[in-house]
Amino acid sequence: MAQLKHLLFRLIVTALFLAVPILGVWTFVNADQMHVWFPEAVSSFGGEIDHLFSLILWMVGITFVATEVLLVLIILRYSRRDPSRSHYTHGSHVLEMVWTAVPALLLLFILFSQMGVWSEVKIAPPHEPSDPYSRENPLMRVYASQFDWRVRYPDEEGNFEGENVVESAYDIYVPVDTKVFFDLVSRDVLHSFYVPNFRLKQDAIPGMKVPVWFEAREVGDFDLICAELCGWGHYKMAGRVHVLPQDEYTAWLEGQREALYDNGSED
Ligand SMILES: [Cu+2]
Repeated sequence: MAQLKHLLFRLIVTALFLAVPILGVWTFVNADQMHVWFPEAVSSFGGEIDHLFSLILWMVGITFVATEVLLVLIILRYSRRDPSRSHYTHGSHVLEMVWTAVPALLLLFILFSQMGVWSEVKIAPPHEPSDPYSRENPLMRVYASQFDWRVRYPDEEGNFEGENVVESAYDIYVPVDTKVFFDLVSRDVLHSFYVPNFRLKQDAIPGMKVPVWFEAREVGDFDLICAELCGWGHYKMAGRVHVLPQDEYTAWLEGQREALYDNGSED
């Protein structure tokens, strides 16, 4: 009777440990259907970021499942009643070298696989002479502050200060199929400009003007959120990026400028 109880206990404990990898894998397999996966990628580099993400996810996933299964087997095997004396070991140098070398090689593999995308997104964006905007001639400047997003579109001379500068709060308007360059500025503390659909996340750092770029390939309205806990009103930093067809964008900007010029005049 006592033996049966012990066996039952071993099986229950083993099953509980086995549930961890099964539920873990199940969550990832069904995440898309349960709408807890990434939203659709609509930026030019979104696909490459997703590719890196799934590469790392597979590496971590395989390691996770292998470790968990090993744990379950060891629990099952060594939880049985065994009257013999314990056997002590001082480890194995070969084993330690293997589990140091394998992760090191995997990390090197990740390092080299991500260099191209990192460079494209953060260091040297692709640029052609026909592109209307560049780092030197940005489309806009985004200001993060507790607790809002403000975006400035320069006047026709490219100035970001002065009375002909168009400013918008929370809502950012950009043209589709255009490399949108902008500077990201914080007016107080750390914030983070995050547009999940673009796979774009960049910290706004006090005292720095951080150059950022993206190219949206689809027209639509996309969530902009602050991804850095920046104070009590952090949750309020929810904006929208409106990606417009190019002519609609030009019309919108002109309309905003006209509204500025008309401001205060009665005729
Ligand atoms: Cu914030």
